[in-house]
Amino acid sequence: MTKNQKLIQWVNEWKEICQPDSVYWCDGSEEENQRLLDEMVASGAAVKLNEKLRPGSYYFQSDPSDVARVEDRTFICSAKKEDAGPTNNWADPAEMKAKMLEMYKGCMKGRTMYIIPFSMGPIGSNIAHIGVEITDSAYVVVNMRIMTRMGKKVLDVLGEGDFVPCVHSVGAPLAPGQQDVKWPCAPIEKKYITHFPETHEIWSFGSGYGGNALLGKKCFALRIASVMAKEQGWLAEHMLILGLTNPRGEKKYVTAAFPSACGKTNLAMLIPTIPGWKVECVGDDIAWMKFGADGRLYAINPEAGFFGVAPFTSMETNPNAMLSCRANTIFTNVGLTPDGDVWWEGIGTECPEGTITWKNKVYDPASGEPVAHPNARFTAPAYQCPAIDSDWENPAGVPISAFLFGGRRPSTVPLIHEARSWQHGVFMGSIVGSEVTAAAIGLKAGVRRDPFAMLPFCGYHMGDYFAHWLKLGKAAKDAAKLPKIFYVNWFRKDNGKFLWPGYGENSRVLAYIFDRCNGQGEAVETVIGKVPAVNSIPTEGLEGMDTSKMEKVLAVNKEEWKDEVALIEEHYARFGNHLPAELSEELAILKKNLA
Ligand code: GTP
Ligand code: SPV
Ligand code: MN
Repeated sequence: MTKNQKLIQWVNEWKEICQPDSVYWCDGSEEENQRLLDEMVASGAAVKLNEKLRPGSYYFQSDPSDVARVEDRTFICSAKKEDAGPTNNWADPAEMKAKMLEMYKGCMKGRTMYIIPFSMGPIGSNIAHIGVEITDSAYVVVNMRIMTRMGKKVLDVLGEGDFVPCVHSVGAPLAPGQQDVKWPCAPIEKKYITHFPETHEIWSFGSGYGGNALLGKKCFALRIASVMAKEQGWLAEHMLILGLTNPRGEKKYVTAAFPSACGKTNLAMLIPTIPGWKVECVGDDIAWMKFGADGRLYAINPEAGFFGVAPFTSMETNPNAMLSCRANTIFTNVGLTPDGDVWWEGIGTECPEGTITWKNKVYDPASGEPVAHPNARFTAPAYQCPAIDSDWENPAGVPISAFLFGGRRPSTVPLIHEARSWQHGVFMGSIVGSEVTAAAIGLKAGVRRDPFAMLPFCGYHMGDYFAHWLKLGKAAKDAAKLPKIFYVNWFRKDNGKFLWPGYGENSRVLAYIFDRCNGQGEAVETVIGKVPAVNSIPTEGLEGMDTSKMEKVLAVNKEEWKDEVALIEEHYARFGNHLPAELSEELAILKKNLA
């Protein structure tokens, strides 16, 4: 399949270590995909869904110990501990490799070793990069086929070139004659998701779920890519990308960084409630960005599919996501209905009697246990999204006019505010915080700081990452062409209820952002930045929204922000002398404004 000596040698090395029964090079073909799916159905790992209701789609239940990313088992193994920074788990690369090699020894016995060549980004784009994942999970192969461009066509482009080597095993070898389980994985204390930033390598062991196992996603496209981006002067971000067209037919692209399970997929596929506006989706999770010859930042979506949160996705909240997963989709940890379709909380219909839960029990409403795991996901091809942007696979990327930051903040943070400058915008990104969600296991409830929504995904010292953002702004040929920066919060509450309706109604905020990028829209200076004048967010047709409620949504309360400053100081203290002086300066300005 390949003449790439580094690749051939690397595969041979890992074959020796893992001792699989056989090695299989994935070509990415339809036949190969169907064969793997059929094998998983035959073994009981998968259920084929009703061909009439959900064509070409399959259902999986994971092991209850393997349902989300495992942040406390995730490591950045830089040569120096300091380079991983205070927000990452660190381990010495040599020690980690020695320990993991022991675990990898014979770990694929009784299994097939699959070799998956994949491209993150349109094949051949100068923003794209190639990786190769070794895995002993057919589930990973069929997911990677949706999430990335995968197979022979990637090897052809790779030629003798370089790639990011990604090693994955579920860590569950089979003895001769041993019956396999439905979802093989290793116990939590044997799970390791490790990254070697200096050598751009990824080693993952013991988990088969999501970002732990589909190594192109968080491991490569964020943790390793953030390191490459710093080395090479570009950006690898946890951001959706959307195209926004106004009633006059003018189009702008914006990206938005929200922490996991805080609304990226929803915003990326939003259907505007305001007449004449259109939103089209380029990506829902990750953006890679480089400056173009014209001095603007261009973004590609390195992925080819959506690995979206299922619960509370409905024709009401996100019809484009529902239509994206109408066929050819892999569902993991949702409910299985008696007629062979899927169901989850918030799907918008009654749960059919006899539905099987993600724990493989008949649903019993009295049990208090949900049908779907809160981090249940669908894996769907991006091209199936009715709102996919015509330029989503443009190798040159799309030009970005605005960056949005946000998270779940029940108080303090207004619906939207705008940065006074790039430096102020970097400050905003650095202080992003959010209420904890179900996308990762074992986190304490409450608001956690998640700078740039990259806390679990930055492959190096977060303070140096802030410095990289500042440097990039200074390196811009024309500062006027840099994206404008905004901070949004759809989740502000009053008496326990969301003040803002969210979802499609967020188009009202996008319209305001569009106008601001055109030098229009009215903004008022406040202590934290520019906030819209109360009547500049259109509210016609918004039920229950009046001026006094809008004032609450947009309010900047000095006392709340004084409390926030104390929390920001605590947060900043973690970065020590890696905290850029520019950010201390911004914090000082905020404090002065509040005095
Ligand atoms: P990851 O895939 O984990 O990175 O998540 P994501 O950022 O793509 O989040 P997603 O769009 O899947 O949304 C997660 C949850 O937030 C879902 O339960 C949504 O229903 C909810 N949500 C999304 N947008 C809004 C909004 O505007 N308002 C409110 N109240 N909830 C929202
Ligand atoms: C996230 O947690 O931000 C996700 C899901 O997008 S996973 O791919 O599992 O990281
Ligand atoms: Mn994500």
